[in-house]
Amino acid sequence: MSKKDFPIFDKHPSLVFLDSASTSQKPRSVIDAELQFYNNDYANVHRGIYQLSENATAVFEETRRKAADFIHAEYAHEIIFTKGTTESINLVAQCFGCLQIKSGDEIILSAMEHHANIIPWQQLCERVGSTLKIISLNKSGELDLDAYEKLLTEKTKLVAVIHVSNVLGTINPIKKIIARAHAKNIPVLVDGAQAVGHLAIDVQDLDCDFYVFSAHKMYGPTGVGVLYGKTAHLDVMSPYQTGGNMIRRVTFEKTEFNVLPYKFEAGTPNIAGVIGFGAAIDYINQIGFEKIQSHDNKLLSYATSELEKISGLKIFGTSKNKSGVISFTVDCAHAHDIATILDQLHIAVRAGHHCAMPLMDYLNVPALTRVSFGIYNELSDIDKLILGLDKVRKIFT
Ligand code: ALA
Repeated sequence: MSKKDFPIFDKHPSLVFLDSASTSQKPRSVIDAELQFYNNDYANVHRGIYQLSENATAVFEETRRKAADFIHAEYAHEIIFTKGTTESINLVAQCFGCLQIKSGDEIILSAMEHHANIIPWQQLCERVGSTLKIISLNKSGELDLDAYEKLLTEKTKLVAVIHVSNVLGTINPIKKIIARAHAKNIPVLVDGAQAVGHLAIDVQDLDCDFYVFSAHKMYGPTGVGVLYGKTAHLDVMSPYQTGGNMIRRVTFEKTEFNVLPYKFEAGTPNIAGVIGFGAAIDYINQIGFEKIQSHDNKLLSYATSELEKISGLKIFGTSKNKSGVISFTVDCAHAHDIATILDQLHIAVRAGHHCAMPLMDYLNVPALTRVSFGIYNELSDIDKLILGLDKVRKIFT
């Protein structure tokens, strides 16, 4: 677990990368796995009966098993490869939502959701005549579980909630949230985009109905993600897209769909991306979540205490149960100005609404500056950030 594993830092030795919540950098092993596949082993999957294609299919399906083990899914067929979290949620909204949610029904989201876990449900509501209900937050940026309990009624047909907030860093008590919904027979989708690279996930222990995430936030390639769904749900859902691979038999009169997981994987998939994703899982497994979490916590607590010393700086999201994400305002400067000055010092942070405009409204801020950590960050990165923020204050006061 070191910067040396990540070629980007050879090319940019002075880079202080504090934007891993947006997308993480890639270790050499992930880049090499994709390169190796294209250079030496490339062929399509599930189609050829020649050796190259059979080998590609074997590696592709091994990765599905690896992904299932990574989140402790019982069956590999419960892992659907998608383009990422956004597509996974759209798939559920379209194929499960349209089946289960009718006019007058309610879907519960939280005030801290990413746009990807708002708009698909909003669109569904517009189509079928259902309504969104929003769990409020307390002052620390945690979900108000009493308010949540009150929202759960006989009208509720789904709860869709983020595991770790990409803005506040809050790690939500997902297991409790799921148990309370299940007590009323309400299924739960968990947006795990910010969780998977930081926390060990066990979908069977959580008992979630759907768990969605992207490879690119856990040191894997862009364009690959996972929809985990319980077999009972996936079985009754209609296909998301239609075309090759998702069929068993086609005539001009009728099509018989393929079994899980292929029913949801129309067309040639992102084979190299999936193979890179497998290498990312191997990379994380080699390090282990104990080390990853202790590294996250060390960075989080050091950065929090150093940032709190800066006058005029306010942190949004102060839960005791937090992941490596810190969003803040500085009274003298707009978030975009802060990010621009930091960029001149080779410090990459994110500034803006963080794909969570309703949360910005809720917090009553136009924008936030956000720093977020990966396994390549060091305490010295925080020192550089603090020096950069000193410079911001000098320029704007
Ligand atoms: N959801 C990503 C972020 O928070 C893009 O930056």
